[in-house]
Amino acid sequence: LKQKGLTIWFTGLSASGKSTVASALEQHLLHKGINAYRLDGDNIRFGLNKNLGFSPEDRTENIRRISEVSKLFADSSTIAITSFISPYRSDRDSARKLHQDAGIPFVEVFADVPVSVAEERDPKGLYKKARAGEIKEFTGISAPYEAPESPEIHIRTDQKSIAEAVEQIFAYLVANQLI
Ligand code: GGZ
Repeated sequence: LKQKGLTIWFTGLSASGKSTVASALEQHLLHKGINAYRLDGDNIRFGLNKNLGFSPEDRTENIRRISEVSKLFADSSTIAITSFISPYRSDRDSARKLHQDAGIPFVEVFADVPVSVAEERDPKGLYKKARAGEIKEFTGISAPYEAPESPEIHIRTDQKSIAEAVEQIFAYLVANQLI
C-alpha cells in the first residue's frame, strides 16, 4: 500500500512548543515506518528563505514559499511537517488552499499557549529582548498573532505532555484515514 502524502501545519507563538511537538511527531512516524520530513527555521530560514526577515511582507513570503515546498514534499508521498509561527490567518488559509487545489490533505495544528506562558519560558531570551525594544515586531509582543478559528487539531501545549500531544495528532491521522 502506497504511503499517502499530506502536510501537517503547526502554528503558534515562539516558545509555544510547536517545534518540540513537531519533532517528536516526526520521530514517532519514522519509528512506525512512515516517511516524514520536518521543515523548520533551521532548514528554511537559513537556506531557501535567508533573504527574508520579519516584516509582515517577509513573513507572508516566508509562509508562501514554505507552503509550496511542503506541498511538493507531500506530493512525493511524504508527511511534510512544518513548524513556523505563521501568524497571519490569510497566509495559513492560502497554504491550505494551495494543498486543497492539489488534492493534498492539510492538517492545521494550533500549538496554543498564552503569551504569558511563552514569555515565562523564553528559552532564547527573545521575549526579554522584545520587551526591551531590542527586537522589533516580535510576535505576541509588538507584532500580531492571529489564532486559528477552526484548526483540525488544537493543543494546549502547557497542559499536555509532549507524548500526549503526539498521541492526539496520531489518533487524528488514524481516525481520518490519513495514514
Ligand atoms: C517572531 C522571531 C522574530 C520576530 C526572530 N518575531 O523561538 P524561535 O525564535 O526559534 O522562533 C522564532 C522564529 C520565527 O520564525 P518563523 O519563520 O516561524 O516566523 S514567521 O512564521 O512569522 O515568518 C524566533 C525567531 O524566529 N524570531 N525575530 N520579530 N520570531
